[in-house]
Amino acid sequence: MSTTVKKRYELPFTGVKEYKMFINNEWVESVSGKKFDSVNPFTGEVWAQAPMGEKEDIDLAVKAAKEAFETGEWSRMTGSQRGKLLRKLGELIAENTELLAISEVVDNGKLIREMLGQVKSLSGWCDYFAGFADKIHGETIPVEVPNMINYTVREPLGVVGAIVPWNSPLLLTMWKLCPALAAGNTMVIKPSEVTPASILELAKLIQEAGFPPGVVNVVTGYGKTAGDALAKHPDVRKIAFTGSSETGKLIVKNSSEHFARVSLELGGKSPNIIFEDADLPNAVNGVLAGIFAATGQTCMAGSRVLVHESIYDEFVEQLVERTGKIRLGNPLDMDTEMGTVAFEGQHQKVLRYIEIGEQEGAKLLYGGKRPTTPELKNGFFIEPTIFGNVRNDMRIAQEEIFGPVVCLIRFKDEEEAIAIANDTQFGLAAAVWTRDIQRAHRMVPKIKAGTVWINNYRKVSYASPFGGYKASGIGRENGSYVLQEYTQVKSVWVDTGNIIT
Ligand code: TXE
Repeated sequence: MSTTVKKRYELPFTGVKEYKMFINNEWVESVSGKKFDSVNPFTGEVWAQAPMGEKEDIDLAVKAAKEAFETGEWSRMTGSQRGKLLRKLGELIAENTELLAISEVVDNGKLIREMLGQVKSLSGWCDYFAGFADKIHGETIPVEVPNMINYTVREPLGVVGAIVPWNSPLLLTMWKLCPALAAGNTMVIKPSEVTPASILELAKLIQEAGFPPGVVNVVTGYGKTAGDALAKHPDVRKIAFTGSSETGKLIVKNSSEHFARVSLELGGKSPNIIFEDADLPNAVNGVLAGIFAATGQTCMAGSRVLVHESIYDEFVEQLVERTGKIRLGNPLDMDTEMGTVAFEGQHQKVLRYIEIGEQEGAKLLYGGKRPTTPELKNGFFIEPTIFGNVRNDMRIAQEEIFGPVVCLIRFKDEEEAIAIANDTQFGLAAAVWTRDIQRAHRMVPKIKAGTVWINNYRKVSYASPFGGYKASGIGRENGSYVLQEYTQVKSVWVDTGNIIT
């Protein structure tokens, strides 16, 4: 695979690609034989088909994962052997960066230039969690009970179900797969019906890396059938979910029937707070990256920008000027700066919210339309959109739009900034832009969010925990902390016999 940077990337084939899904290390059709289409959001055309997995297919995948966990080769592997396999997977991902990135771009319209970097970073997740695979251990506890030793061991949970969305399928799968496998679990992954391809490409590398049969299974299909069956399956011991808050609630309800653990990474309405002493050009960069990256379709999008009233006009001027320069185009071109939204339903949803914003009396300062130029008219594009004079009680400030739409809200002091920032059902992330280090650290404990960035936005790492407060989720991904989410603790009591006097 070439490593030279091209101007435009292309799929390495023509026509509609027929994918199979991956169960017990075999490539299979669905039991029903049905398939569904994946549409390229830039062309509006079908580019791939994947099997329509349903309950029967989930049953087969869970059975394979359970056997691998309980009796298969995986159940006898040591931590360091598991670590080796994860490192090998990381190497294969690095070697196949281009194909993985392109598959995701044609599935969801993200930018190739973002995806090449994102896919390259995934090996870091493999290496980081490979390092933990042989270091997951318990402790000896001084129980102060005569003649007793007490110690703990940390054991894997069993079969983990991963239900993944369409906005960053590969990244969000790896956030689950690496810690789950490092800890010794097996997996059934259910990609979004909008974006089945890149995870199936990843499954080819999982097979090539040499993971034994049943350790990782991928069942493609719809949420209401395949996803529902996975969450309800009695042999699944944990569901790791990223997606909407509504589906998250259903997953909690369904998995509670068999007391499976759940971690949920849900939506956000994250505040990006700009004080009067901020480095303004830097803050404008952070706002642009926070809301327009991935066309606003990130859970951590900085969709509410709180601006101190004394710099509001100057900030608006700079933001509008910079937004006007964003180049929309083919997501496979390296010089495109904003791609499409991922699919037609999401396109309609975002346009509907733009209408709602205008009806609510927010001031449309930039964008708001579907572009009509010949190159863009077939794609699910939306101009980068800025609303000024937004009140925090408007629907566009309270509901997750998940598109390139930013709401600008004025504030007068720290107290008001905190009140507005926290006046939301969500609590995923926030940023504070100020040169005053004392103020920045005064703000941090008052913001109810799982991540706070100071003078930057959207930074994540395999080493740092990520997750939400309030309706943004339960549990954390990444960092050493996440291993607790994929293990359970066993307490062992040893009678040392009577002490001889
Ligand atoms: O999400 P769903 P959708 C938000 C964003 C977006 C909205 C709707 O606001 O506009 O959600 O997107 C599977 N049982 N986010 O409808 O339904 C589904 O097949 C089990 C934010 O695509 O939550 C997919 O694999 N699974 C978010 C996954 O859930 C079910 C990312 C996510 O889809 C299911 C995505 C069911 N009953 C959307 N129904 C983020 N936090 O980044 C669906 N699924």
